[in-house]
Amino acid sequence: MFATNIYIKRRQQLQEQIGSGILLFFGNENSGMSYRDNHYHFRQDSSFLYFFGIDLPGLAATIDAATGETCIYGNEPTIDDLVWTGPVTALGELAEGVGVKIIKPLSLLAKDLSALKNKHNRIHWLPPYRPETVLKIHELLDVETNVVELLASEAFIKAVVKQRSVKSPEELAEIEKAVNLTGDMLMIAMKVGRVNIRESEIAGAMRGSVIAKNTDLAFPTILTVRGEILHNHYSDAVVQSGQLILADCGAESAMHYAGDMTRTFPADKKFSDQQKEIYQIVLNAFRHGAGFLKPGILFRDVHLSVCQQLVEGLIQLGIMKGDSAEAVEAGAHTLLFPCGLGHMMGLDTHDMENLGEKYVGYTEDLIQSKEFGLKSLRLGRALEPGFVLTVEPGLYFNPFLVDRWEQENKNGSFINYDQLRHYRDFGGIRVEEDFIITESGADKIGKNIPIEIDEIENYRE
Ligand SMILES: [Mn+2]
Repeated sequence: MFATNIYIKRRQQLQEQIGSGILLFFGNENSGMSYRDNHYHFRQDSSFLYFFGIDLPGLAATIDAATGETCIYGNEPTIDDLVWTGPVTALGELAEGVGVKIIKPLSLLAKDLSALKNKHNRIHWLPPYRPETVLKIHELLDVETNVVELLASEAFIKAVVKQRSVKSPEELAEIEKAVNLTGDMLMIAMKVGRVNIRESEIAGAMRGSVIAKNTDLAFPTILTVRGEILHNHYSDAVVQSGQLILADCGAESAMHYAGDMTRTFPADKKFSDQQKEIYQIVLNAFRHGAGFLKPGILFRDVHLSVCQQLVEGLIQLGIMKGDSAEAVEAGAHTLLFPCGLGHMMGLDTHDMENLGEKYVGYTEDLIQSKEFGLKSLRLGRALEPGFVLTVEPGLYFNPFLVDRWEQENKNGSFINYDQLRHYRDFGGIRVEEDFIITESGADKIGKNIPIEIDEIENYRE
């Protein structure tokens, strides 16, 4: 946990932002995998971690936004529990560590909430993403399950997003740990990945390295020879000569901050000429985007500028044609880059995504587009110092999409389908790093790992 006063200050700031009503928080529960006691790896809710720091299941908390009175609800372990778990830190002691003096058994939450409601307090909650949290809100506050998400408090969401969007130095230190663990995973992928190995063996070695450091993945690893399929997870596929291996992975720090990085490298020791050409276009676009990052710039504009950079590279190869700005305006690039350039990152890999992209990545003046391509851009808004985000351009030759567009001659004035056919089964390439926005620009987070073509080839020798 961070120092006690950090949690106290975070809650004070939140209370001041909202000013009235009751802020209701739910931690996560253990979730049974095949029976109740055989549960999935426990992951605490990120907003609960941010404001209350306690990494245990079965907790709830309230803050009276008018008075600041704060209470954690949870049950101390019984002697029976301790038979199974051994000695554990008492909840009271953990609560003291985050500056909360009032601890009550969970059974009192319902009574306290109904008393607070009778005093005409507005009860604010965040949009839940787990069904058990929906049920709790339904039971405690008598809200129909189908409107629990709809009735989440916009004021609460906006206040939490405002605070969690700007990372403090101690948070950045945690993120840096996660990013360095993530870099290690990619170094392992680039060492282990070779012809005739199974995708699952590479992914297993990567995950093993994180588990050995007593932490785990921030999200399921994407390790695939079919990198053109955006979220293709590892499988039993055996890596073949001539293929590319795409590894997109993230480790969590011990305090649950995420890293998220991608490398793409050849199954063989060296890139083929064709692979080099495409890789260099993606890498140039990555450098172009990273160089653009600074406070005040719209990330949507960085995204569009990177799209134009990708198109210029593709024009040089004869895959695209015409004016690059017009091609991007027409959306012609979305055939090969159908997704967004990056997203916010923090306690969540897609930070605060459960609170709503329209609050995290956009503003009232900048609404998320519904067009193919831009609709997948999770972050569009102006950048501010302290924002942590990913930059992850790619080129994805998805045969299904290529064939569909070619049949329709879609964007035929910008796409040279005769030339594109030579790349139909090329696969996909993505390069991804994590950045923090500073007062004057941006810094890449974490140590350097091979990224240039020769660096990757030399490392794999
Ligand atoms: Mn990412």
